[in-house]
Amino acid sequence: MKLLFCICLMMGLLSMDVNAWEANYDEDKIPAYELPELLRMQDGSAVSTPDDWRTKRRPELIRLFEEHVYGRMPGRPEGMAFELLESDGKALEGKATRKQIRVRLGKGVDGPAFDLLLFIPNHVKRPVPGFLGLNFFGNHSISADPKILLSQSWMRNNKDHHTVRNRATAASRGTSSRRWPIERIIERGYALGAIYYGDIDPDFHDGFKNGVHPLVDEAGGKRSGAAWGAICAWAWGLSRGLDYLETDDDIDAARIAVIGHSRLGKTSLWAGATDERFAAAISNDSGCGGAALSRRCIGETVWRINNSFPHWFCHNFRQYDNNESALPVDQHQLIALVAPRPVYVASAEKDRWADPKGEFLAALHADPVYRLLGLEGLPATEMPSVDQPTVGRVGYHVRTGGHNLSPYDWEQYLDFMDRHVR
Ligand code: GTR
Repeated sequence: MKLLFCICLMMGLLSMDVNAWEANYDEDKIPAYELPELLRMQDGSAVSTPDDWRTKRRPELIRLFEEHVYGRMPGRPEGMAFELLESDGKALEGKATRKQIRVRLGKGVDGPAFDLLLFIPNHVKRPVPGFLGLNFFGNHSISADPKILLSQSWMRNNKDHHTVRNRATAASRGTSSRRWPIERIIERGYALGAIYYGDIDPDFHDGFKNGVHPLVDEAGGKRSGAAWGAICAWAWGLSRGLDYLETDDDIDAARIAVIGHSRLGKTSLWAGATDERFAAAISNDSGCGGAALSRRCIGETVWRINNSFPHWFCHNFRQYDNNESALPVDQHQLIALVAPRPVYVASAEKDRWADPKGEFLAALHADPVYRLLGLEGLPATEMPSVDQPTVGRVGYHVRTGGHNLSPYDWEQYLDFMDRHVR
């Protein structure tokens, strides 16, 4: 009885009240930490050649992120099929070709599927390079174009987006268009592919039953500690989008950058790390579990994110709640997994929850891999001032303002693409 009481007391002390918790924003209160070494194997041996990186350390790091953070990434499903739902060569006042493709992921027409919306510039020679990204409110939210199919999937409700299942209404057409400057992207000669993340996996915790989970999860609802979470499922969906792009003659699938904002920025980094077909990866304000170093424990922490969003990461990640120093990886290594391909990390000055400095430091500490591979990494040693991008093969900026994907961010990404991908 006494033992039971002690255990209960300890559990009470160990668990923390989410509501009583306050984020730390004080640099002086960051615990002393040591980052896991990028260029050293788990067994202590050094990683000193490009070949060591490619054949030993890179696969080891992918495995560690799978086992401890995002969960295991399945392969391409059998029975995947693409159905062109509609296309129009004179979209956006004749400047673009619009296509909408249903990507069926298996198990026939009743199995999980998502819609890929594609805008392709008409004024440039095809095949064209482009961006592929997930959005939060349906493909119809990124442009007021009335021909975009209205999403029929679960829709996030901003007031209570963890549980409420909404349906999209026509009033939501174009409501996120400020985040997606399609005309500008087209004018600069790039295609844009968009997928609604809720088609792939609705963003609330239902015990991993809906979305694409039934396709690959073990029968009977049994999941291992390294079974994939929602971020991994969304990233997997991006790879399936790229599978389609590889079949489209208008698109240069070898020159597609994966892009995402916030939780979808975490997702674009994991997609860029795991799928080497992506020509570049762009992380916009991705924060904890994205570009920010977990060990800094500033703003959102591992414990906080696992409690707020129990479905995002694999179960094993919970071992690191308030225990970041035990993590065998940190997020600089995730950014490094994009090497030798270009990677861009962006922060916003007021987005302290996402820890702009931690995002910068992670980009900085990814640099040694680029140098090892004989490439320019991040041309900085100190965090740049606001609105002063520092851009090599690794790019970074912190922009004025708050958590958002803004036209300023897009201008930097378009320049980055011109420089490295076009
Ligand atoms: C916040 C979350 C962040 C970030 C953001 C978003 O609530 O704490 O990690 O991902 O949501 O995706 O908008």
